Amino acid sequence: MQQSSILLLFFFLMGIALIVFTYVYLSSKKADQGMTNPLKKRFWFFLILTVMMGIFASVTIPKSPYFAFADKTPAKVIHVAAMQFSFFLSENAIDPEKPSGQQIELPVDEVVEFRVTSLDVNHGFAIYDESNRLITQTQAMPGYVNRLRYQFDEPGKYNILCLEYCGMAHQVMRSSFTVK
Ligand SMILES: [Cu+2]
Repeated sequence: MQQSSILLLFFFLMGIALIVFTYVYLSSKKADQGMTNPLKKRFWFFLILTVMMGIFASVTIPKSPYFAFADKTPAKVIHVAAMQFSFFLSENAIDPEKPSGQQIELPVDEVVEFRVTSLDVNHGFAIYDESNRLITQTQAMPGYVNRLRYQFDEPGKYNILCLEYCGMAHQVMRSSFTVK
């Protein structure tokens, strides 16, 4: 964001704050003469709030990643077990007693599914492209398997980083895979 637009935003927000303060000041003077119908005001406030939240939810919920590629069959399923402080990725189910992983290669332009869990505490499973842009992510939670579907359009090396602070060595918790 440019400096001038930040300044403009600041003045805009200041203007709103000024209007709110003026309104509160003026209505506090009016309160001496007795309030006029506060229940009616509350009714309209909650009605407008409900309508606004309804519009917001109906626009944003369909764009939620939970529905992404839901009608497709994944070309490959990758099992992921997160553990302080590494990720195990495998094409086969992972034994929680003796977790082990393998080098993963995924097909380009095909839907793949990650089945993500944790063997100890909560972790984040975040996939970054070669320019370190966050592409998609889910949580790795003990006792749960979170399914994350994605279609990689670009071949290359992708990095996995933990996106939830999970302990002293959280920052070294990373892995990678290739898309061909
Ligand atoms: Cu972690």
